[in-house]
Amino acid sequence: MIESIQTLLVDVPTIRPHKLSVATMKTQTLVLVRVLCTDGIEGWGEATTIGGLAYGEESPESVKANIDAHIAPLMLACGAKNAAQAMAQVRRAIRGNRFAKCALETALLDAEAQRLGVPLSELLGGRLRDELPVAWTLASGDTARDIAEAEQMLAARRHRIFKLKIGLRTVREDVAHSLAIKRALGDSVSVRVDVNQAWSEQEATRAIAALQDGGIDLIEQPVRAEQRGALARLAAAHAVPVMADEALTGPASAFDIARHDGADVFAIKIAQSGGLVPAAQVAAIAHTAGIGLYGGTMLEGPVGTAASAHLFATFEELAYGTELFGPLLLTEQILAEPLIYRDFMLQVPSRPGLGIQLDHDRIAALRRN
Ligand code: MUC
Ligand code: MG
Repeated sequence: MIESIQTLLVDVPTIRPHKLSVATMKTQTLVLVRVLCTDGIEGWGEATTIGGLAYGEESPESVKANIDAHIAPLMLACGAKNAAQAMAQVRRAIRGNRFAKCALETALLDAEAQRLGVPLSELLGGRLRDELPVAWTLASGDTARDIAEAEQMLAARRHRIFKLKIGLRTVREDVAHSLAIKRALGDSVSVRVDVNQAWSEQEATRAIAALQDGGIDLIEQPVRAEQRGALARLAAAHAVPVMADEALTGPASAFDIARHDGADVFAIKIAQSGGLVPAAQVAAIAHTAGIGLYGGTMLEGPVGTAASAHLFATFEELAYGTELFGPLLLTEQILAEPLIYRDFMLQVPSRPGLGIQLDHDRIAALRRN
C-alpha cells in the first residue's frame, strides 16, 4: 500500500549547450518521483522531459502540479495492492500525462522488485542481456567541435555510435555538417541523424537521399509527428532506415504506424510510451511487425536511465542499440555510485529494483522546490 508520493524538480547544468531543432539545453530539470510504501520500502521514478514544453505536452512543472493535485490523491485513496492495480486505476481515471504515469509506474515497480529481491528487469519479463550499446549525441552546433568530441569518446571507448542533432540550419548546411562528420569518423563508426520533425516531406526526400549516399545509417523523425503518411512514404522510398520517435506516443500509435508500414525502426521511450508496461507493449508490436528497435531517451538522469535499461535488457531484438547517455550530459551526480559506462556499453544494474542508490544530500542541495 502507498503511504506518500513526492515529486521533486532538480535543476542540473549540462556539460555544454545541447542544441536540438526545438531547444538549446543548458540545464536539464530532472523530475523525480518518490513513492513511500506502508512497509517502509521506497521506490523512485522519473518524468524528465526536454526544453520545457518545446518537445512534449508535459513540462516539469505540469508533471509536478498534476501528480500533486490529481494523481497522487487518487493513488493514495485507491487502496491498490500492487503496481498493476494502481496503474489500472490511474489509466482509467487520468487522461494523457504519460510522463507522470511513467514515473509513478516506475516507482511502484521499483518498490515491488525491491520487495521481491529481484532486479526490475525480472519483473518486466526477465533480462536477456546485462549490458547495452550506448550512442552519444553530438549537438554542440559546431562541426569541428562535434568531430573532436566524437574522437574523445572513441578514444575513451565510451561510444562508437553517434547521433547528430540537425534541423536547425538549412537542409544544405545540415547535409554538409552530417557528411563532414561521417567522413572524419570513418566506416567503423555508426553515424545517424535526428531531425526532430524539422523538415517538410520534400526537404526530407532530397536530404535523405544525400545522407544515404554519404553513409549515414539511420534517419530519425525527419517530419512532423502527425505526418505519419509522409514518414511511411519516406521509409518506403529509401533504403536507409527511417525511425519514428515523436510519432510514437504509446501502443495505439505504435499499432497504427506498424499497420501502415509507417517506419523501419521505433525509438522506444518509456516516458513517451506512458510507462514501462506500455513501452513493453510498443516493443511487442514492433517485434511482431518486423520493425527494428532502438532504446531512446528523454535525456533523463540516472533514475529514468536505469529504468529504461532494465526494460531494454528484456528485448529480444535491439538491433540499433540505445542512447541511454542522459546522466553523462549532466555536470552533477545524484547517485551514491554512478551508473557504469564501459567499453561502449551501459551495464544494466543487477541489484534489486532499479539497482541504484540515490545521493539524498546532493538531491537536497540541487532541488528547486
Ligand atoms: C530525441 O529526440 O531523440 C535523445 C537524445 C538527444 O540528444 O535528444 C533526445 C531526444
Ligand atoms: Mg529523437
